[in-house]
Amino acid sequence: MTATATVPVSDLDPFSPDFLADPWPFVTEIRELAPVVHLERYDVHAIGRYEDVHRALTDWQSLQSAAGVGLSNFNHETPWRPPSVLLEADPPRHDAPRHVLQEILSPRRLRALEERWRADAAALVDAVLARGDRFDAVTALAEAFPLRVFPDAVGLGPDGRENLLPYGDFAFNAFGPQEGLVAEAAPTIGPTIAWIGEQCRRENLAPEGFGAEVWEAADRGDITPAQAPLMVRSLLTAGVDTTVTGIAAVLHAVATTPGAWRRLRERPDLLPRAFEEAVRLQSPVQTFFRTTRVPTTIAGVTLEPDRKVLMFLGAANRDPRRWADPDAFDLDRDPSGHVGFGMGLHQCVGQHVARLEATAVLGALLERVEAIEPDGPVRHHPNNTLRGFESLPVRVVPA
Ligand code: HEM
Ligand code: OVM
Repeated sequence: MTATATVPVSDLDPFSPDFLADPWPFVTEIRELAPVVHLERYDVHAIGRYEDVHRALTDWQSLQSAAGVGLSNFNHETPWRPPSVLLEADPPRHDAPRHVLQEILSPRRLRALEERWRADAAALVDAVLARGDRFDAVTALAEAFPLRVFPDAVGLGPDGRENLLPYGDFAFNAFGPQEGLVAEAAPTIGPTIAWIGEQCRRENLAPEGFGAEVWEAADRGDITPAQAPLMVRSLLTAGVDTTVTGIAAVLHAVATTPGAWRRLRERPDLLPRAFEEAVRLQSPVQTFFRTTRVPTTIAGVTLEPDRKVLMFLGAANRDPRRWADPDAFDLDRDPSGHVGFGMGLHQCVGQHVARLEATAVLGALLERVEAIEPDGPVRHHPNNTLRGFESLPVRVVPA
């Protein structure tokens, strides 16, 4: 390595139980130590300042994704599954799958789902409130709503849907080290992986839905028939646990921030911003890696090719250099420009799906509930990449 600026070394392990239980003190420490910090445990370089993370996300020419966006370097190690044709691909191979999925998941095409999803959200919230004024917002809403609408939108059959959350949990763990959470799940995950693979086949998908539309793109020749099942797999990997985490994040924010719910009741037009601000604040996806393809200079530090760079999205989204009062959930700020959905070429292609789900379920709750407050301790779900929620007990006052 040719380090031109000083690179402090840290023994912090971003995938240790302590770190994952409460990442904020640790990511703050790394971000404030220096722009580039060497994490000796994994021999990778970490960045956490907004400017550097933003630049890394957009510099796909220097920082590749095709060597994997987790700790594992696909140039030297065999991936646990065939690489994603989106997430783990660089131009030009990334281009066609990206264009196809971007169109299928575009705001314009999603309008066809909006009315049904809002009705589903209303029915779900009515059913939850009928059971009482105290419930766990994670299981009752953050998990229940995406599971109610997303698998149908993809076109999955009715059986085996209980595999979706465990698969996503495993896939997001797999961006971290192979010991710990991955090793714990490895002995039992086989059938879940096999089930996901089966659902990606054309004959197992409904004739209408995101899955069928991916296959129709193969018919047109926009993607190859070999890419189609992998793109459906992308939807099933990235499309469920992420929105569960994002919806839990915004529910947590509105339940714990004094005055937030009242403000939203007065100004329901602020709902989309509330979700965006929660994604900034909590960063459901905390980290992704890149790999240097060429000598790459980050904040004056030149890294040689084939080096892993860990980007702390959560640290960048709370960088005081970029955000005033960064730890506050503030409905009066403009959270746009946050990197919670990434930035540049790989910026989340499912972000409009996530926004539609979140605003549907939150909007239904907003119409029916006068107040919402925490009703017990929050528990997080440990995952190497996701800032998951296990439990969020709340009490509500029906409107
Ligand atoms: C990419 C976060 C929901 C599908 C990404 C990236 C982030 C992210 C940070 C960038 C990866 C990179 O730069 O390497 C999130 C968050 C979500 C969410 C926070 C919810 C709150 C979804 C949903 C879907 C989805 C609902 C599918 C319907 C994807 C795919 C990619 C991606 C396929 C890869 C895009 C590419 O490489 O071009 N997501 N995501 N995501 N996301 Fe999401
Ligand atoms: C994919 C994918 C995309 C984004 C996140 C992700 C497991 C997977 O294309 O398979 O996390």
